[in-house]
Amino acid sequence: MIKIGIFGGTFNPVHKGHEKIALEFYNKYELDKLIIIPSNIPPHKQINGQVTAEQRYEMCRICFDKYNNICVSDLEIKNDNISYSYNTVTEIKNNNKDAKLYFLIGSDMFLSLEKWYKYQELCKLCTFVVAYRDDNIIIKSGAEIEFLENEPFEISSSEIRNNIKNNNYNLEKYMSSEVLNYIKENKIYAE
Ligand code: DND
Repeated sequence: MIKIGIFGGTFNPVHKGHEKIALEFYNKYELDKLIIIPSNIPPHKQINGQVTAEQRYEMCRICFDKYNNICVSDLEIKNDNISYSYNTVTEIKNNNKDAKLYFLIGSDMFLSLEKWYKYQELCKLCTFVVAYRDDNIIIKSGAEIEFLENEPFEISSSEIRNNIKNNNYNLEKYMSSEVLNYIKENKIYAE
């Protein structure tokens, strides 16, 4: 059975924490394909910073297009409705009826999983794979959950945005230099 990984996020901006877990996910689960899906309108938060959905999508492409079998999808970006994961996963399942679907989330997202739109139905469509962001792990029931058992890499998009706002672009440790250049050239987050 073909195995497809899904990794959704606002990716505002995409950073090495995202990149590392995406690659570990792809390798550990021996995925046939990994789909990175930037959201258009996230169900659970505001988009902070001067950035368009197309720019967040483009940054994901710059980060991930170099990897084989990892693609960035515009499924959510091209849809004007709220980007509910249930709708996205349903569409992927309909197009790949025989595939086993895995959905990668960070441990912070895992804590609010039960509040997601149509959570029960979503759990029937995919297995959640949880990546550690730090050491605080709570085990819950109701969904098929597996742990990536990755080494935590503590960085967040909001820290990156704050640094850029304060004119600190010395962030190569946290994000790819290509994405950083794109941010500089397009004056994203500078305000
Ligand atoms: P975020 O915008 O929080 O992700 O969204 C994550 C996904 O959850 C998206 O696909 C949303 O559509 C979906 N969601 C959330 C809430 C409700 C619903 C759906 C619903 O349908 O009702 P970020 O861009 O902030 O980060 C992307 C992912 O990477 C997240 O899962 C985050 O936890 C994880 N992450 C890290 N994991 C390990 N180490 C780090 C990380 N930084 C971010 N350093």
